[in-house]
Amino acid sequence: MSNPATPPALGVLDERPPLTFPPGFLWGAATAAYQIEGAAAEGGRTPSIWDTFSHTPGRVVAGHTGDVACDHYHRLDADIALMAELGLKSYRFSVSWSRVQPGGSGPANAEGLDFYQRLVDRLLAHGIEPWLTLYHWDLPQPLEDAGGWPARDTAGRFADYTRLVADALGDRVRYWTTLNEPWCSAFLGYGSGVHAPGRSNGADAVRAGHHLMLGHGLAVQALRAARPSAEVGVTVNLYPVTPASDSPADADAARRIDGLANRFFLDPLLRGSYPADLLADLSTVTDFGHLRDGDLAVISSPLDLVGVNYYSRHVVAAPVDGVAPEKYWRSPSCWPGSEDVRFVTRGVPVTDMDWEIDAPGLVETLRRVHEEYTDLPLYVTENGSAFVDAVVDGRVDDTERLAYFDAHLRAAHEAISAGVPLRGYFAWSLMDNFEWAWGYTKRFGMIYVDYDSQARIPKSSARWYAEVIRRNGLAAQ
Ligand code: IFM
Repeated sequence: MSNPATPPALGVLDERPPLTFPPGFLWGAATAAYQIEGAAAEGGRTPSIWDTFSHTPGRVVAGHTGDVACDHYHRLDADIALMAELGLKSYRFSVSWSRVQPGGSGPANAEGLDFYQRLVDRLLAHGIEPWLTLYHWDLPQPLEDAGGWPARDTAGRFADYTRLVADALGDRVRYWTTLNEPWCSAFLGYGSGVHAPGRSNGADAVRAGHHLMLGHGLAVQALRAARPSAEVGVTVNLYPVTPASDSPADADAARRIDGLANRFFLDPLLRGSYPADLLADLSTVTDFGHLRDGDLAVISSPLDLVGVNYYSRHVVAAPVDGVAPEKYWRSPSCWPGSEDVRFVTRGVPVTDMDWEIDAPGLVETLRRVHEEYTDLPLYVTENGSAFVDAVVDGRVDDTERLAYFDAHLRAAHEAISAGVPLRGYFAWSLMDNFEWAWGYTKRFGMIYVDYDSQARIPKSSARWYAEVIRRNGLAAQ
């Protein structure tokens, strides 16, 4: 790495014991197409909902867009060289649907596929396992114009697109995830509207969630048909939901939010049914007329793995005078039917996103998925934190991010000790990037990106993570 190889300042990490992870543990880092690629109008790519949304005044902080982002499209070789220097065992990226199938229908765009073929080939040449996510929020705009995810047809389109990608890359890519965080696509995109396409209608959000999962199931079937040896899964973003007190009213608030945040996806995907209490909660929002016979069997098509993205915990309380604080994705309208539940802040340390830091919540989350839902291998497909970074003498000493990773890796190890078949961990993110409605104002990367020059500076956390990977664990401090 280009940063001087002095050891990172460990501060709060003093006197922690060493921990070793199981042999073959898949150490990785993750990104997503719209957040890093740029080249928005090159190589035959057409607009996605995020191009439209970010170019709409008032939608993204400071009018930032992904037009250039980290210019990764043009800096592929240098970025992969940085991954190799980190010693990554795997790199999780997403494919831009409108780059490989402009407009979201019709034949593949050879130039778009070529970009991902080069990416995969170069990763493999460096001994880095490619981990491909098919959908990380960037629906081709024409499909949104035709109804978006609330329209059933979009699920079938997603399966068609999956076939194109599987045919082109299936011989070289072993790990596939269909969707990244369908909760965000459905409830931020169509519920609160703080994400693209920026619509705000509870019934549409619920329909979108269902059709995303239907698209997932159809994509799993398409992948199986095209590439029987592929390891296929889905990534969900999960939160422990804790009542603010032991009152029955707060417990009920927690049940409702857990239903919308977690069980809305976990139950159909892994049990083939919607939870009865969730259907009852949502009866004021939708009649579920979009749910057809056979859908749940498709949605629960057998998987090989489950990806869990973990960032924080929700602490909730029963309504008081119908007042709910407005906070980013906690905006009331992203909880259809439960808009009056209050999200409570506990006064514990937070990241620059104002998300409470709660490493034990990762243990709880992984144990819950394993103990209540599945024996499948689990992967933490994202975990990380935004903090304000400063470049001083050409270095970025991000001790808070480093401490966040350390605490969460210790939690991941605790989950393994408790019997969770956790097989890998992907830091979010490899590099600073376009943080959706926050534009470039929030930095999650282990590698600092100077957006004026596109220079990359590995932060202290990157050098520390490289050492974690080298040791397959955490050193004694
Ligand atoms: O940047 C996002 C990513 O695209 C999806 N998971 C959460 C990250 C941080 O907000």
